[in-house]
Parts: sequence; structure tokens; C-alpha cells
Amino acid sequence: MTVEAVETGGSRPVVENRRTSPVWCHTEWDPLEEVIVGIVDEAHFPPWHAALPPVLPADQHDTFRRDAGKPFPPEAVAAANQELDEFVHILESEGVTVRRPEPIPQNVPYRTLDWSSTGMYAAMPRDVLLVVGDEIIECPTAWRSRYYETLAYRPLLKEYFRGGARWSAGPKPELKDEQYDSTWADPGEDGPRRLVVTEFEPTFDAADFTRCGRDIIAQMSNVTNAFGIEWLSRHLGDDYRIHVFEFDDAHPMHIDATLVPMAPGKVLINPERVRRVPDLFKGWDVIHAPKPIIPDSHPLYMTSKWINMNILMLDEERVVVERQDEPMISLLKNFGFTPIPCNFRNFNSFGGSFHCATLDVRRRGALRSYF
Ligand code: DAV
Repeated sequence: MTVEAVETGGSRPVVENRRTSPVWCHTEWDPLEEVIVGIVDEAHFPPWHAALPPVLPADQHDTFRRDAGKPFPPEAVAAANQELDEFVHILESEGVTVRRPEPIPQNVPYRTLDWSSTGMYAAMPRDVLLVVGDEIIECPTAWRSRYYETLAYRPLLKEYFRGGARWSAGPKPELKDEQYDSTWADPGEDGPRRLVVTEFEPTFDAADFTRCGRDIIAQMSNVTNAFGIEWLSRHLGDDYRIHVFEFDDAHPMHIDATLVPMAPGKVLINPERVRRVPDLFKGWDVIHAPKPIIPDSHPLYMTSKWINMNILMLDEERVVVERQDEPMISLLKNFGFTPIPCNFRNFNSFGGSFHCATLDVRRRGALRSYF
């Protein structure tokens, strides 16, 4: 691959090989050119498993036990689909190329040497695929129900590879019983952090990482272990520094409703989970996310209401925000951003918002240090 030095930052040269790759993304805020938006087609409740209770909202455990392996309610799927269409339309009118995965059957049982499962959905590309620079990485996810989830993206992955991207995958996990702490019990909101994944083998979801150029912020969670972070760190090599922080979150899974870098020098934080902003962000504007306004009556199968923070930056100013989330819209306006409202509350029911539902495949910009 042709690698061309375009600037020198710190002690290491910064490289620009963008011309040879359709995959190119260093931050959460560089101008967005191409994005994958997930789909809710075929969405099924996963089989009940020990990895679920540490992250599902308490009031959803009974539903997940009862409906394990069944399709999500068709009216919920239809309502989410309508919002996805609106989101795609908005992205396209803002000049972004939108790609979609191919639906794969989620109710066909599969098995390994140790266990069997069915799938869930292809709604959240953010969880299972990580883009760093010109590389797209398939994540070794900890949930058995997500074992084959990246198959929905294979046509795109092959196309990007043929176009010049690098394509890799974390070590295929076995996900044996040893991967899960069978004695896990809820520590309670103020209890010590207790994670259900063990260090048996590396697992991680991409959504436990957030990119600021050479610095990548990460957390351990109920799907991402230290072994997984170490694998990724060595895989990415000396060009990147992974900073692992622990937040006040008793049920962590994915960092993107906790700490969201929005632009150089601007970070959105969850005021309940980030009681002390990491020193790394010294000198940055810290924007406290407003309390979510999603009513209790609205079903959220797999996420807390803080999913209101799960915004998508189109560049350093334009930001896609849930249309009904007036407090977030006015706060971001006050900080000089340009919010673009989109209905997404019905999609939120499936466990994510604009950041979870997308994978930014290509953003203009070079690899830099922001700290
Ligand atoms: O409440 O932290 C995070 C996003 C899930 N994909 C939460 C949910």
C-alpha cells in the first residue's frame, strides 16, 4: 500500500493513505462521507443467556426470558423502520453516502462444539465493526447471539477490501461457559463494578471504544474485557494510545451513552456516570448531557434512557439529535452546534440511537493528536 507522509505530529510521522482506501476514519467528528446504517429486518429476541441480565434493564428480564428466540413485535419493527428511512433520507440530503447491510436469517439455530444459539439483528453496526484509519475490524463479540452478526456486512466488507481497505477480525472466540462469571450477581447502582465476562479469551464490542485520532478512549464492560483491549492495542500498534477509563456505571456496555467526543476540545458527558472527568480532557469544554425525557411508558428493551446522548456528528458542527429531545437540541445550539433533528424514539427501543445504528466508514481528515 502506498503510504505518504503529509505532516509530522509529535515524534511520529502522520500518514495519509486515504487515496487507496474507501475506509478512512480517525475521529468521531471529521466530515462524514460514507456511513453504514443498520436494519431491523429479522430482529429477534436472543436466547436467554448469562451475558444478558448484567446489561438489560431490570424491567425487561421477564420479557427476554419469555420471548427468547421470538421475533420482536412487528409493530415495533415497522415503527423503527420508518424512522430509519427518515434518518437515511436526512443523511443523504446532508451529502453522506449511505450503505445498508443485507438481512440474514436471525432465527436459524447454529452451533459450535460447545453451545448453540440463534441470532438477534443487524441493527447496530457500531457494536460489531470497528473502523480505525483505513482498517475495518470484525469484533470478537461476547454474546453468543451475535456470533455471526457481521455476516450481514460481508458484501460491504468484501467491496471495501477490494477497493483498498484493510480488513481483519479479532480472534474468533469460543464463548465457552468459562467466558462468563456464573456467580455474577447485581452489585446494585452504587455497588462495586462487577463484570460478567471473564478473562478466558479476548472479547470486545467496538462501541466500547471512541476515537480521537491517535488517542482511543475505552472502557471495560460486560462485553469488553482487558484481554480484548490488549489484543486491540497490540493489533493497532504504536501509532495509537488506548486509554482505559472506569466510569460510575454499574451495568456498562458501550461507552457511547457515557462519554462522547464531539469535536476537538468538546466532549459530551453523562453527568451521572462521569463524576470526575479524566485528566486527559483537561482544557476541553465539558458538556453535561441533559436528563433524558423519554417517558417511562416508552419501551426500551436493551438500553437506559441515556441513549439520548447517542448522537452522530456529521462534522464538527452538524449533529443528528432525536427530534423530541428538546433539552438536548437547545443545549447543543447553545454550545454552537447545528442540531439536525430526526425521529428515532422507536428505534431507541432496540437498544441504540444514531451512533449505535451507524458505522462511519469514511470521514475526511488525517491522523492527528488532539491531546
Ligand atoms: O445505557 O449505556 C449504551 C448503548 C447501547 N448500545 C447505555 C446504553
